[in-house]
Amino acid sequence: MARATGPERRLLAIYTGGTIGMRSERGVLVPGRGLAAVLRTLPMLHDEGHARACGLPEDTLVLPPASPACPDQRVMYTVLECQPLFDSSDMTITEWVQIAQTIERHYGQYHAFVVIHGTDTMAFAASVLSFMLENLQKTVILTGAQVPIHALWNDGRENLLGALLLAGQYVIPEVCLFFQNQLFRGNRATKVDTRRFAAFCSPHLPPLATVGADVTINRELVRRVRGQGRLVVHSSMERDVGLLRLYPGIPASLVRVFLQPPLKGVVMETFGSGNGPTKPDLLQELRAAAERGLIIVNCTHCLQGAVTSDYGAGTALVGAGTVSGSDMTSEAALAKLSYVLGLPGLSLDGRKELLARDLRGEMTPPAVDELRPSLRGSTLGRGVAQLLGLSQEADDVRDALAPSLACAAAHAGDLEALQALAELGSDLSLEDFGGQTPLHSAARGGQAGVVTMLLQRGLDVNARDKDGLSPLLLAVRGRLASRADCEGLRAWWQAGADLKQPGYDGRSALHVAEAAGNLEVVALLQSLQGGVGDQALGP
Ligand code: ASN
Repeated sequence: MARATGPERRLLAIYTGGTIGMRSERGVLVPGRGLAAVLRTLPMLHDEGHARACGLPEDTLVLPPASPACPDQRVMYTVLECQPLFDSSDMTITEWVQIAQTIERHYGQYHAFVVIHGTDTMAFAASVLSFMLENLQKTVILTGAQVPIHALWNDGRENLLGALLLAGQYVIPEVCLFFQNQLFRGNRATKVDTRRFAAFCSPHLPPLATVGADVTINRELVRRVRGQGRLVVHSSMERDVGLLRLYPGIPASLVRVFLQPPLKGVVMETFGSGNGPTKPDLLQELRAAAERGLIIVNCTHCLQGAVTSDYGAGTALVGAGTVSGSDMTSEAALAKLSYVLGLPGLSLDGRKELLARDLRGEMTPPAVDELRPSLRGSTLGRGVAQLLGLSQEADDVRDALAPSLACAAAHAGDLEALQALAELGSDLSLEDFGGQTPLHSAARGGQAGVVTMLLQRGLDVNARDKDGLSPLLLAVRGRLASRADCEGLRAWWQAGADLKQPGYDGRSALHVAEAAGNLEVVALLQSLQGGVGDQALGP
C-alpha cells in the first residue's frame, strides 16, 4: 500500500443510483438524474475557480486542495451516470458485470474508481466486484448515503468526499466500501442499520482505514499487489445460486423444492456456529442435492463468529455434504460461489477447494494443512500446495517458482493447479526458464481447456518462445492440424493471433497445415485470412 504521488489524481466516479441522488416523487424516494450538476454546486465537492483557471472540461470536477500546504495536489473526477439509475434493490449480477467492465474499459485512464451505489445491496455489490476484478492494482471504493445529498442534514456529502479523498490519495488495491468515516474491505462488510449513518459494519476485519482529524490506514491489513499481472475481469459469474436461511422446524419438503435444478450452488444460513436441524429427512434432502453436484456453503446467520465443528448438529451438515463458509458474510459467500461456479473447466472438488481458500481477503484463512489434501492428487498439485503454504516472507521464492509450475500445469492440462496459481497472484503471462509462457505449454500439449482459460485472461497470443514460435504455431504443429480442430483455430484467431506469423523455419501455420495435408485446416486458415493465398503468407 502506497501513498499516491503526483500533483493531480484522476478518478472515475460511476453513479449507479441509490439514495444519495434520490428525489421525492409522490412521497417516495426514487433514483434521480443529474448528480454531477448537484455536486458542481457544492464547494466541498467542486472548486469552480480552479476548474475555470485550469480550463477543465465540462465533465470534470475538482476537489478543493486537501491540504493548504499542497494547493497543487488536486483530486479530479468525472461522474459517469449510468442509464438507467437504480434503487440498489434492483441491482443484479448483470449490472455489476457492467460496472466491472466499465472499470476495465477505463482502467488505464484513471488512477482509481469510486462506485456510487445504493446501500441496500452495496455489500453484495462490493463482494461480487471483489471476485470479478482479479489482479486489481488500483483503488475501487463503493459509497452511497442513507439520506439524499440535496437534504440539509445528510451523510452523502461526507461519504462521497471521504471516498474521493481516499481513492485520490492512497493506493489501496482492493474493492472497498466507505461509510461514515470508515473504509471497509468490501467483501467483509454488511449493512446493519436502516437509518443510522453508521449503516455498515465489518464483523471479522477492522476497517482498512478510518478518517478523523487524520487519516489512519491499517497498513498491515491492506492486501498487497502480487506480480504485475494485468486486470482480469471475470464476467461469467454463475447466476443460478441462492441463499437459504434455516429456521427452527423448516420442512424438508420446502428445502427439496428450493434445491431443485437449475440451482447450482446455495449459501445456507445456519444457527450459531454452523448448526442445523438433524432430522433425517432434511439431511437426506441436503445429501441428495450434494450428490447431484449442488454446492452448499454453510454460513452462520450470526453477525460474529465462524462455522466450527463443535456440535453434532453442525457435523451432521458436514456429513450431508455441505462446505464450511468459515467466517464469511453471506454476501461474500454468495458472490464467491457465483465466481467459483462461473470458472470454466474445474472439477467439483476443485471448486470446493477454491471455496475453502481465502481468495480476496473474504475469510480468515484456514490453517495451511487443511488446504493441502485435494491438491495433493498430482505432483503439480503438491508443488502448488507447497507454494501456497509458504509464508509471506517467502514471496521471492514463490515468484521464482510460479512460472515454471504454471507452464508445467498448462502442459498437463491441470486447470485446478493453474487456477490456484492465479489466485495466489501469479502472473500467468510470465516465461519459465526456457522462455515459454503457459500459453505456449498448453498449446504444445494440446490442452484446449487451458488454452481457452488463458485466452479468456487476455494473454499475449503472439508471444514468441526461445525458438521464435508463437502458441498458435505450436498448436497447429503439435495437435490441432492433425486433429483438424477448426473451433480451436477460430478461437486463436478471435483472440488476435497472427495467423501469418512464421516460425524460426519461416513456415507459417498455413504452410504447416498444407504440409500435413490437412485441407480442412488449410481452407479455414485461408478464409480467416480473407482468402489470402500461399504467396502472401510466405516469409
Ligand atoms: N433503497 C436505497 C438503495 O439501496 C437505500 C439507500 O441507498 N440508502 O438504493
